[in-house]
Amino acid sequence: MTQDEYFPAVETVSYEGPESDDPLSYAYYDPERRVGEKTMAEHLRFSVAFWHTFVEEGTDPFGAGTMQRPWDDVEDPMERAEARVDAAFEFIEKLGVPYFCFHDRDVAPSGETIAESNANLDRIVDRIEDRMDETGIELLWGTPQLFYEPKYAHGAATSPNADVYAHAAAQTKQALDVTTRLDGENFVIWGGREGYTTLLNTDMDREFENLARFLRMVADYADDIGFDGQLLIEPKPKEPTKHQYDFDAATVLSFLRKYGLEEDFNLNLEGNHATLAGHTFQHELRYARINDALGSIDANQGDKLLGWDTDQFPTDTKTTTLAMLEILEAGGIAPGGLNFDAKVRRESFEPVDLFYGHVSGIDTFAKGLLVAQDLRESGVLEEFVESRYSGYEESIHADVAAGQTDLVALAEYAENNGPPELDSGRQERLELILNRHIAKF
Ligand code: XLS
Ligand code: NI
Ligand code: NI
Repeated sequence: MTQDEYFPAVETVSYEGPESDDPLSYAYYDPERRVGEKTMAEHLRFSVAFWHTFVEEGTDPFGAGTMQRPWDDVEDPMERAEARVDAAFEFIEKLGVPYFCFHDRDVAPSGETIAESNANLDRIVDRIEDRMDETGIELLWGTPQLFYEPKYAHGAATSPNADVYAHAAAQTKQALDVTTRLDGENFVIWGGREGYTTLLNTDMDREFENLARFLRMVADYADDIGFDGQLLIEPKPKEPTKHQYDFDAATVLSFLRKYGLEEDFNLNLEGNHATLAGHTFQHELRYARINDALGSIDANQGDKLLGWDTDQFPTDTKTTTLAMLEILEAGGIAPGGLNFDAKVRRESFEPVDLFYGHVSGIDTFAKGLLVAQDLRESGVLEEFVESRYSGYEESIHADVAAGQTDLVALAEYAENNGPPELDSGRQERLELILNRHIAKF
């Protein structure tokens, strides 16, 4: 079933190869193509973000909305929500992507009371369920939107107001219920206002304790209702608060470990959030991978000249190659996926621009996958890194790795042997090799 209501000018986007000059085709993403052990579709598990793609109006602090969105030309908020669902499934089906992600409040408007909000969400989820059945498109993750409404001004699970905390719990419970109903493979918590603007009014210690208890309740409730997906925390260092508690991968992992939550939650890592934290995306993915916490990815990129979350579609092959190297090394991203938490610029206001953005991001990651697999098969990075540390395999140094030596023994060794002979780090050679591999495709 391909509907043709909202994007009549676009047919199904399909693979045509790098030689094609049709920008509404894939140059690299060929879902059934085998790359190593899996198909491209299995490696990449792409997802469309409901909020940016179907809800975003294109406002900024200086200007009104710019987006032309035919599905929004409906007065009644619930009918508009239904039209958005229809537009979403037409779009995702034409794009040929297997997954989508949503916040509770993007898909359905909030009501006057919790009961009304829940009823709105249930009604829209009925429609989503029908469309999922018709198209075979699946839910990568659902998430509660705990940052938009004024009641969350001071935070949700870190609010100083205990009633707000209860509202956040009610909303999260319902979001997890509908995610379970739709067979979501993951459930994400992004602490949109879990942080502070000034410590003068903030009991940081209590806010951490409350957040940890909240997450414990989420994990327990997930068990109670039989949600068998992955629970994820999405780090971000700042925006909207000055200092977000879930700063980066390392900060979140140390928090989870302090409160005994590390078995319950993994990480959903976003490209733009990494750069806001002063890291590369690869750094965040590596940190999560070596700590067995790599859960899923929000595939976007920032603008290094701007200090906020610009949520642009990924266009940088070097970054996606290095990201895919981490994913391949981790043995894959499933049950997570690559969710385009990305939006078109407000100057790109036509519906077709949504296709260009996604095709660009999809191809940039598909090419990154091909280059990363090729690099791994060449063994060039692996061999270099292995030999760089090979001194730890020999003589007393092997005892360091085995935890069987001490400062006295090492001091004696150092005194009895000549000065260390260093080898070149060869960064330039490795960068040159990386670029040559990128140029091959
Ligand atoms: C905002 C976050 C958000 C999460 C889901 O910066 O990226 O979109 O992914 O709440
Ligand atoms: Ni995100
Ligand atoms: Ni973001």
